[in-house]
Formats: sequence, structure tokens, C-alpha cells
Amino acid sequence: MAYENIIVDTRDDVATITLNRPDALNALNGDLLRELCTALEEADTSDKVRCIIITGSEKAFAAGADIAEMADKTFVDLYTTRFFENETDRFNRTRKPIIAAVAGYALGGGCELAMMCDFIIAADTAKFGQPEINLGVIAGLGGTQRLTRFVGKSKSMDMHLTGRFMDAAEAERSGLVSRVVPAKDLLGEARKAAVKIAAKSQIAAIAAKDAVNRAFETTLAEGLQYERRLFQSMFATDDQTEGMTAFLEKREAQFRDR
Ligand code: CO8
Repeated sequence: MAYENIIVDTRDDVATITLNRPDALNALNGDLLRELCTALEEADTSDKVRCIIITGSEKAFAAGADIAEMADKTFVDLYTTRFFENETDRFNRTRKPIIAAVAGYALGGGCELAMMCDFIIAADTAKFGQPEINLGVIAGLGGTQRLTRFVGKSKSMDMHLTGRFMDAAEAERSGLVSRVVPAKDLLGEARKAAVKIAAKSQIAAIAAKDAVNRAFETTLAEGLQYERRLFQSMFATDDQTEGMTAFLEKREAQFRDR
């Protein structure tokens, strides 16, 4: 499919989706988000894709939801059209692993989009923030909930109330990002991680994502039970047999997603 606001490059089992509205620092408007969701759905169902990367430009992953598109909307508009609800639901239905590769600004909806991915690799130029308070509003794509779970109440409150930005080192220190790399290596490192994930059993990767995400939704006892059942169900797969046999035979496993 032809896209106007994103670029999709699929190779080596990895789909890289680049947000591409350079004139607006990749601000997230409805068209971009809908294209992103369609690209994710295509990747999720494609035999050629086993891991997905979402990235932006050197200057901005995304500088937030598109303020120009939102400015004239009323409460009734947002409420009756379920503004961006469908898009976030579509995004969250993606089963394959998604890595956010973030350079430059990841602000407001941009920070929230990065947090909706499964993990974040940041360039040393990355700046994260929830500056919606400067616009007289608050975060609306999960920032108050997800950032708080990532970095704890105190830092999350600080970010949401002052609107200040967090640099890459602080983001790594506080658990928002999994690692920080030099800006020039960002895509290379993200691709290396994605190719590594793509070589695993797809069933195990999806189950791991499912189980980790469950930690955000439930009690420890329920989460442990969920993990136990998923672990047990892995033993109904050929990939478990192959993975363990390959280890014992001292060779590389050849997973077949069965
Ligand atoms: N929306 C629309 N346009 C934007 C946005 C944005 N979020 N951010 C930047 N732009 C545009 C600018 O208007 C400018 O356009 P133009 O050249 O036509 O004037 C262009 O991008 C370049 O921006 P700047 O000239 O401002 O670049 P600077 O390097 O000087 O500054 C900043 C970069 C600091 C990133 C600055 O652009 C900025 O502060 N941007 C806004 C950041 C922000 O407030 N983000 C939060 C937006 S609100 C939000 O995300 C809510 C999400 C919840 C949605 C809920 C739905 C249910």
C-alpha cells in the first residue's frame, strides 16, 4: 500500500516503519496514525515480518499529537468521534514485537507512542516529555498511566506537572528506555535487536510479549499463574522440542513457528 506520512521498509524479516512528516516534526495527525495502524496490521499478518521497528527522524521521533489538527476541536467532537481511540486499540492489537527507535524529540503523543511499543532504544540525542500542560491540557494517549509505571510517581508527576524534558541518560537511569546508543548507530542497533528477535520462535516471542504485558494489568499472583500456563503451553509446540534438542545437540535451533 502507498503511504503519505510513513515509509515502510521490509527486509531480513524486519519491517521498519519511519514516521515521515518532517515539516511538522512528525506530529501525529489522524492520517499518520491510521497509516501507521494499517502498516502494523500488514506487518502483523505478513510471513515476511517477524519484528517491527518504529522510528522517526534525527530531529524528532514525534513532537506530539498534531496541535494544529486538535486546536479547534470541542469536547463534543472528541467524545462523539472517540478521538484516536480506534487507532490506539488497533495499535495495541499488534502481536509481533515492536521496538521504538527514538532520536530527538519524543514529546506528548510521541512519548506515548514510544511507550506503546514493547521497548525503547534511544539515541543519545533523545528527549522525552509530556508537555501537554503547557497547552492547557493533559496527556491523552496513556502518558499519565504508562510513564508512571515506567519511572514511578515522583518523576512522572514532575514530567506531567512541569512539562520539562528528560534526556536519554535520565530516561535510561529511570527505566523508560532499555538502552542508549550513539545517534549514528541508532537504526543499526535497533535492526540488530530486531533481527535477533526475528530468529527466535515467533510463538515464544508472542507469548513472552503477552506475559510481560500482563504484568501491567493484573496482580502478581494472577500474573504468575498466567505465565505458568503460557510456559506449560509452550510444550505443545514443535519449537520447544527443536529449541531444547538443538541445545543438547550443541547446534543452532531452526524454529518453524509450530
Ligand atoms: N503539532 C503540530 N505541529 C508541530 C508540533 C505538534 N505537536 N510540534 C512541532 N510542530 C511544527 C511547528 O509548528 C513547526 O511548524 P512551522 O515550521 O510550520 O512553523 C515545525 O513543526 C517545527 O517546529 P519548531 O519550529 O517549533 O521547532 P523547534 O526546534 O523550535 O522546537 C519543539 C521543537 C520543542 C519540539 C517544539 O516544536 C514544540 O514544543 N512542539 C510541541 C510539543 C508539544 O507540545 N507536544 C504535545 C502535543 S499535545 C499531545 O501530544 C497530546 C497527545 C494526546 C492525544 C490524545 C488523543 C485521544
